[in-house]
Amino acid sequence: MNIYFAGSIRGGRGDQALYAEILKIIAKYGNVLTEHVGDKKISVMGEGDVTRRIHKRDMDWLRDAEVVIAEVTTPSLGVGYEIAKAEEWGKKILCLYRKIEDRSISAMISGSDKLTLIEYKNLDDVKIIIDKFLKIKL
Ligand code: 6IA
Repeated sequence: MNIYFAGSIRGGRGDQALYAEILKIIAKYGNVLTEHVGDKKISVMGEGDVTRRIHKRDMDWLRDAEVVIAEVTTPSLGVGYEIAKAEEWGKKILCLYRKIEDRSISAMISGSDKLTLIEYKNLDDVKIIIDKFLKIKL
Protein backbone atom coordinates (compact mmCIF):
# COMPACT_ATOMS: atom_id res chain seq x y z
CA MET A 1 0.00 0.00 0.00
CA ASN A 2 1.32 3.44 -0.94
CA ILE A 3 0.70 6.08 1.69
CA TYR A 4 1.19 9.80 1.07
CA PHE A 5 1.85 11.78 4.25
CA ALA A 6 1.26 15.54 4.13
CA GLY A 7 2.43 18.09 6.68
CA SER A 8 3.39 21.74 6.68
CA ILE A 9 6.72 22.87 5.23
CA ARG A 10 6.48 26.53 4.20
CA GLY A 11 3.38 26.88 6.34
CA GLY A 12 5.76 26.50 9.31
CA ARG A 13 7.98 23.74 10.67
CA GLY A 14 6.86 23.87 14.33
CA ASP A 15 5.47 20.31 14.16
CA GLN A 16 8.34 18.74 12.17
CA ALA A 17 9.48 16.43 15.00
CA LEU A 18 5.89 15.25 15.47
CA TYR A 19 5.60 14.52 11.72
CA ALA A 20 8.74 12.38 12.01
CA GLU A 21 7.09 10.34 14.80
CA ILE A 22 3.82 9.95 12.85
CA LEU A 23 5.83 8.82 9.82
CA LYS A 24 7.38 6.05 11.93
CA ILE A 25 3.90 4.83 12.86
CA ILE A 26 2.64 4.96 9.26
CA ALA A 27 5.70 3.14 7.90
CA LYS A 28 4.52 -0.02 9.67
CA TYR A 29 1.47 -0.15 7.40
CA GLY A 30 2.91 0.44 3.95
CA ASN A 31 5.24 2.31 1.66
CA VAL A 32 5.45 5.94 2.74
CA LEU A 33 6.11 8.16 -0.29
CA THR A 34 6.86 11.43 1.50
CA GLU A 35 9.40 10.77 4.27
CA HIS A 36 10.95 14.24 3.65
CA VAL A 37 7.99 15.93 5.38
CA GLY A 38 9.49 14.81 8.69
CA ASP A 39 13.06 15.73 7.76
CA LYS A 40 14.48 18.43 10.04
CA LYS A 41 16.90 19.48 7.31
CA ILE A 42 13.96 20.75 5.23
CA SER A 43 13.27 24.24 6.55
CA VAL A 44 10.72 26.86 5.50
CA MET A 45 13.37 28.42 3.27
CA GLY A 46 15.19 26.64 0.49
CA GLU A 47 15.95 26.91 -3.18
CA GLY A 48 13.04 28.43 -5.11
CA ASP A 49 14.20 27.12 -8.51
CA VAL A 50 13.44 23.53 -7.56
CA THR A 51 9.78 24.10 -6.86
CA ARG A 52 8.50 22.93 -10.30
CA ARG A 53 10.30 19.65 -9.84
CA ILE A 54 8.95 19.24 -6.29
CA HIS A 55 5.40 19.95 -7.46
CA LYS A 56 5.61 17.41 -10.28
CA ARG A 57 7.21 14.72 -8.10
CA ASP A 58 4.72 15.19 -5.26
CA MET A 59 1.72 15.13 -7.64
CA ASP A 60 3.05 11.91 -9.24
CA TRP A 61 3.40 10.35 -5.77
CA LEU A 62 -0.07 11.53 -4.78
CA ARG A 63 -1.56 9.92 -7.90
CA ASP A 64 0.19 6.65 -6.96
CA ALA A 65 -1.06 6.68 -3.35
CA GLU A 66 -4.07 4.70 -2.15
CA VAL A 67 -4.22 6.57 1.13
CA VAL A 68 -3.39 10.14 2.17
CA ILE A 69 -2.72 10.99 5.79
CA ALA A 70 -2.38 14.70 6.54
CA GLU A 71 -1.43 16.41 9.78
CA VAL A 72 -3.38 19.66 9.49
CA THR A 73 -2.80 21.44 12.82
CA THR A 74 -0.32 23.89 11.26
CA PRO A 75 -2.20 25.53 8.37
CA SER A 76 -0.38 25.03 5.07
CA LEU A 77 -1.33 26.01 1.53
CA GLY A 78 0.53 22.99 0.17
CA VAL A 79 -1.26 20.53 2.46
CA GLY A 80 -4.64 22.07 1.56
CA TYR A 81 -3.76 21.78 -2.14
CA GLU A 82 -2.73 18.14 -1.72
CA ILE A 83 -5.95 17.32 0.14
CA ALA A 84 -8.08 18.95 -2.59
CA LYS A 85 -6.25 16.97 -5.29
CA ALA A 86 -6.59 13.78 -3.28
CA GLU A 87 -10.35 14.36 -2.99
CA GLU A 88 -10.60 14.98 -6.74
CA TRP A 89 -8.72 11.73 -7.42
CA GLY A 90 -10.88 9.69 -5.04
CA LYS A 91 -8.17 8.86 -2.48
CA LYS A 92 -8.93 7.72 1.07
CA ILE A 93 -8.01 10.71 3.24
CA LEU A 94 -7.36 10.95 6.98
CA CYS A 95 -6.72 14.38 8.47
CA LEU A 96 -5.28 14.51 11.97
CA TYR A 97 -5.33 17.62 14.12
CA ARG A 98 -4.75 18.86 17.65
CA LYS A 99 -7.08 21.41 19.18
CA ILE A 100 -5.28 24.69 19.76
CA GLU A 101 -6.84 27.49 21.77
CA ASP A 102 -8.21 30.43 19.76
CA ARG A 103 -7.71 28.58 16.49
CA SER A 104 -10.18 26.63 14.38
CA ILE A 105 -9.54 24.36 11.48
CA SER A 106 -10.54 25.63 8.02
CA ALA A 107 -14.16 24.94 7.07
CA MET A 108 -12.81 23.59 3.73
CA ILE A 109 -11.46 20.68 5.77
CA SER A 110 -13.99 20.35 8.60
CA GLY A 111 -16.87 20.83 6.14
CA SER A 112 -15.76 18.24 3.61
CA ASP A 113 -17.52 14.88 3.42
CA LYS A 114 -14.75 13.43 1.25
CA LEU A 115 -12.30 13.03 4.12
CA THR A 116 -12.12 11.78 7.69
CA LEU A 117 -11.05 14.43 10.21
CA ILE A 118 -10.02 13.21 13.67
CA GLU A 119 -8.74 15.16 16.66
CA TYR A 120 -5.89 13.70 18.71
CA LYS A 121 -3.90 14.67 21.79
CA ASN A 122 -0.79 12.52 21.64
CA LEU A 123 1.06 9.85 19.66
CA ASP A 124 -0.76 7.03 21.45
CA ASP A 125 -4.01 8.45 20.04
CA VAL A 126 -2.40 8.67 16.59
CA LYS A 127 -1.44 4.98 16.69
CA ILE A 128 -5.02 3.94 17.47
CA ILE A 129 -6.59 6.31 14.94
CA ILE A 130 -4.28 5.23 12.10
CA ASP A 131 -4.72 1.55 12.90
CA LYS A 132 -8.52 1.84 12.86
CA PHE A 133 -8.57 3.99 9.74
CA LEU A 134 -6.34 1.72 7.70
CA LYS A 135 -8.13 -1.45 8.81
CA ILE A 136 -11.55 -0.04 7.91
CA LYS A 137 -10.42 1.51 4.64
CA LEU A 138 -8.53 -1.48 3.27
O1 6IA B 1 2.84 25.00 1.64
P1 6IA B 1 3.75 24.00 2.34
O2 6IA B 1 5.18 24.16 1.98
O3 6IA B 1 3.54 24.03 3.86
O4 6IA B 1 3.26 22.57 1.82
C1 6IA B 1 3.66 21.38 2.42
C2 6IA B 1 3.21 20.19 1.60
O5 6IA B 1 3.62 20.36 0.24
C3 6IA B 1 3.83 18.88 2.09
O6 6IA B 1 2.81 17.96 2.43
C4 6IA B 1 4.69 18.37 0.93
O7 6IA B 1 4.22 17.15 0.42
C5 6IA B 1 4.62 19.44 -0.13
N1 6IA B 1 5.90 20.16 -0.23
C6 6IA B 1 6.10 21.48 -0.05
N2 6IA B 1 7.43 21.77 -0.16
C7 6IA B 1 8.07 20.61 -0.40
C8 6IA B 1 9.43 20.22 -0.55
N3 6IA B 1 10.45 21.03 -0.43
N4 6IA B 1 9.72 18.94 -0.76
C9 6IA B 1 8.75 18.05 -0.85
N5 6IA B 1 7.44 18.32 -0.67
C10 6IA B 1 7.09 19.58 -0.45
C11 6IA B 1 10.40 22.36 -0.13
C12 6IA B 1 11.79 22.83 -0.10
C13 6IA B 1 11.92 24.29 -0.33
C14 6IA B 1 11.81 24.67 -1.76
C15 6IA B 1 11.18 25.08 0.69
